Amino acid sequence: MRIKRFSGDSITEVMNKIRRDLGPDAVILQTRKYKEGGFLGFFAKNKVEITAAVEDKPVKKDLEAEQPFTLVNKNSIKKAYEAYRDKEKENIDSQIEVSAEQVEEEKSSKPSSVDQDALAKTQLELQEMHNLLKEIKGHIAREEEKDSIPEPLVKWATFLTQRGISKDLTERLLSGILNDLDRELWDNSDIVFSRLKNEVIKLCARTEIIRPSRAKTTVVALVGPTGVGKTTTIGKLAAGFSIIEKRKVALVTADTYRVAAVEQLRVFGQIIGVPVEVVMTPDGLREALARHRDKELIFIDTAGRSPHHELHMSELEAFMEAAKPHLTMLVQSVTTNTSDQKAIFERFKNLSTHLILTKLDESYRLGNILDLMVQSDIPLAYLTNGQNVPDDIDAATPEKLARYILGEDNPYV
Ligand SMILES: Nc1nc2c(ncn2[C@@H]2O[C@H](COP(=O)(O)OP(=O)(O)OP(=O)(O)O)[C@@H](O)[C@H]2O)c(=O)[nH]1
Ligand SMILES: [Mg+2]
Repeated sequence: MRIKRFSGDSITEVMNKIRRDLGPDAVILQTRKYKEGGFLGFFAKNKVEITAAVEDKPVKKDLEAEQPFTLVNKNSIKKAYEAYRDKEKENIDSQIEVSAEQVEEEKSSKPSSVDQDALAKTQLELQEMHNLLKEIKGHIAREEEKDSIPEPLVKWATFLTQRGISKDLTERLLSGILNDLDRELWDNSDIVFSRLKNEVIKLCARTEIIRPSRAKTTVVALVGPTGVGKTTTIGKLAAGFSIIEKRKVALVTADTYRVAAVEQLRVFGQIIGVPVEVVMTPDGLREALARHRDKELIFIDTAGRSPHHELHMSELEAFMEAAKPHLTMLVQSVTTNTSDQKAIFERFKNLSTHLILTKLDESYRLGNILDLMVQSDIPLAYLTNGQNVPDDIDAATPEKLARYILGEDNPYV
């Protein structure tokens, strides 16, 4: 009996190899699935390994053998059982002393206990094999889907995932290349990179900064979870508009939960020379805004709010209801993971007209910006990239976002 191991990407492929090599009478002895290559569990290829056996001498062909190769060839399985049983028997005989009575018993027509055991074991193995095959077949659809990323694009899938872009968006970007770029250009990394960049730019198209009117007051509130950089960003914006653009600016803080928070804004105000109001209630906020009707821009700082704390969220909503800001900017940090960012966005989106992303300097994998841009239907206004007031802030543009998301340089030149 010849026993050989075959492996490949799918059951069909391996079966064809077995048929070519061992012929239609081959019997499957064992199957195994395993993964090869890939990155972080993505794009690893599912492989199938099958151990098959065939009789050395060609057996007389029966009807089944003439038919296309089938998993269950009864004749061959019977032979394999017999070979298997004989082997088992040999092993057992060499290990235990068999009494004369038992030998007699074996010779009788009644099936021996060794036969029974071997058969039971083989049946169990067959059952396991059957289960495994079912499982593998279940994976085939997904396997084929993965296989559909052609070889020249696999490295790009790895690159996009490494940048922190989710699997869904990675597939979306690559299917853009698959559909729009001629096959012979897939190996040209300049072209693929610039196509990816264009796709990312398109997905990040929604950007818009604050453009205050000269004629009337623009009220801008910053809201968001705790510690993301709301107060620091207000300092940067207030300094930019008052010192560089020479606009009349006032600051109002509704964050009276922490003494330090009020002090933080007061210090900013003193440094850049703009008035700072501290308000305790929604009415107080309304009055403060009225007092600064002469300003072109009023920034409202709010206390950081956990999206899961309903009472705090409704307090914030009461302040926003009183202020009716023209623009409400939801501040999110890129160091927050994608699923938390999504939950935060969902909770704050009814209040928000724009997004601000902070702490870009603290993350090396900025691909999650793309997920946020695709999820959000409001424009992104600013990006902040450091603690320095007023320097570390930048207006968001689709091109800048693409550079942050994909990196400055083509990784494959
Ligand atoms: N690295 C980095 N740190 C930043 C950035 N923006 C703010 N920070 C820092 O983040 C910390 C929190 O900033 P705050 O402005 O107090 O944040 P906040 O959202 O007002 O916080 P709460 O009012 O407590 O909700 C401070 O140490 C800031 O210096 C940024 O762009 N990059
Ligand atoms: Mg603050």
